Amino acid sequence: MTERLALLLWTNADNQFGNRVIKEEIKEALLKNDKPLAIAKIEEFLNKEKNTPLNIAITGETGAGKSTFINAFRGMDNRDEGAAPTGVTETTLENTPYPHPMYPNVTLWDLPGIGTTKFPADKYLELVGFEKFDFFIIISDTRFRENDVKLTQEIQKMKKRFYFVRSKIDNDVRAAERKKDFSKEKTLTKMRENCVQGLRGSGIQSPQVFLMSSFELHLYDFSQLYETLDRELPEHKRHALLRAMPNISLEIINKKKKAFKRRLYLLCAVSGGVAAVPLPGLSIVVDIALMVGAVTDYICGFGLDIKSLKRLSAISGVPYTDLLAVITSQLAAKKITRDLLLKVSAQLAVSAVFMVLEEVCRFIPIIGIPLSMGFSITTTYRLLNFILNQLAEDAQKVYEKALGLKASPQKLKK
Ligand SMILES: Nc1nc2c(ncn2[C@@H]2O[C@H](COP(=O)(O)OP(=O)(O)O)[C@@H](O)[C@H]2O)c(=O)[nH]1
Ligand SMILES: [Mg+2]
Repeated sequence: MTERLALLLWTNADNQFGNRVIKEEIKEALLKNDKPLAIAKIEEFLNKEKNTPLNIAITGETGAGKSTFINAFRGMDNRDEGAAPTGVTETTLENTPYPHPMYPNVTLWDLPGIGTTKFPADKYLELVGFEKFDFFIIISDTRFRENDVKLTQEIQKMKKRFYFVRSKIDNDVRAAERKKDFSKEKTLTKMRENCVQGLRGSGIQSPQVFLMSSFELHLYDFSQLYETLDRELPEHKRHALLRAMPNISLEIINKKKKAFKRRLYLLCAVSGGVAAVPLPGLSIVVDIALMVGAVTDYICGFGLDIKSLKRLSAISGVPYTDLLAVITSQLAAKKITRDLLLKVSAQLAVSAVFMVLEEVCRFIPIIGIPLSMGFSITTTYRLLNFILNQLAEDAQKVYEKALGLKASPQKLKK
């Protein structure tokens, strides 16, 4: 049985999970039959994923749109409590951290542009404590200027990554629309090329430029920026980024769902090992504390908690009740407690067992869970898998509703 569990972990917690050291330790503990140690290691591993810090520096001249971007990334309206103040002139070198409201390990730092300070570029980086940043985003609402270039050169010397964001594209598109022969694609391509050429001319080799509107993150190049970061960041940082990403596309929702699903295998392994709590009305056992944690994670990740939905309503202008109306899961927009989950699980259990039977059957032969491993693992898996699928579908519907899109024919992958 122990070897099977190790196999389960090894097969599913493949390289996508990062951190080989802990994974090796888990495997070793299992092979030595040291279950408590294995569980402790799995928990350490899952927590590490959750707690990996990601520090993003946002810099650019006053008025470029830094604070507005920071708010948009965190799913906030400029007027929200805890939002970065916008439309203010910076006078001092102040380095303000804005943690993500749900994932405080992800912090966006509002740095003033170097043109607003008296410091030369190299001193500036020292003063802002550049070491702690995973990457820099340099924002400009016009072409990039000498100061941006100087700063970039310094960032390059420090061997840190940087990306250029050309902000307020909604304004540019609106202005271009008035011209004859307007083509959105051509306008955007030309703007991107102009920025790249300008930066190349200033000596920046292969600059990566992304066009963006903080009022409409789902349009233009924000998804491309995410994809680029997803390629270039170290593995554990990528997980941190994905968790905190606003749900601005079906791809993001799908990626989050996949990541949750992979974690589910590990959670189930923990569930198989820790003391289980009986689920009333069912002859099976499920670790409820573990499920509460997992479901809360799904709800936050998909932005289906009350706060996120209210924020989304404020940003999109779609009434909160209209967003709630498209949700089918009884767990969304609620505080996930043990009692609520027990109640919903008891109702779901029967349908979940049948509805995901096909998937479970597919899952069992591949991983080779012997029935002797008990029902706890498979039941937890079925229920969480069912809840996860339902919440992912709700996230898709909420996303479409908020953007005024027709229901997408593109189905989320099961
Ligand atoms: N149209 C439009 N205006 C923006 C956008 N981002 C910022 N702004 C506006 O630009 C002004 C300056 O933005 P702010 O975020 O305070 O810039 P910061 O000084 O760089 O932090 C504010 O009036 C914002 O509303 C955008 O994407 N589109
Ligand atoms: Mg600002």
